[in-house]
Amino acid sequence: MQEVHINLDGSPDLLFVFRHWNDGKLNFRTRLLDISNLPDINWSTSISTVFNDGDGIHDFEAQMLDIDNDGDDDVVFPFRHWNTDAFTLRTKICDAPGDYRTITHQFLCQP
Ligand SMILES: [Ca+2]
Ligand SMILES: [Ca+2]
Repeated sequence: MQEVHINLDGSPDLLFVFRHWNDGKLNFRTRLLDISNLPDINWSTSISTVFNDGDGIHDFEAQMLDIDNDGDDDVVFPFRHWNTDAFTLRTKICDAPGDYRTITHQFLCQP
């Protein structure tokens, strides 16, 4: 679980990144914090996003970073690719709460 900002309302949200218990797929669960009726606070219903990444993605740590500079946090998995040995960034760009698209970049390093 990590604090992130997803819906840009100024209050922190939560993102759970985990291996789904049924099929092992990469799963994000998002909850948005609502503080508009203080002192009451509310969390939104869980928003689930399931990806088709290979099982190896679970070996790498998810890091939060606003890659596209739109104010919301995206998720980056940095790792060394198992086939090419290239430094690889697999990025999940957050377009809306629960709506992510995947972009992968490989950087081949000279010996
Ligand atoms: Ca928020
Ligand atoms: Ca972003």
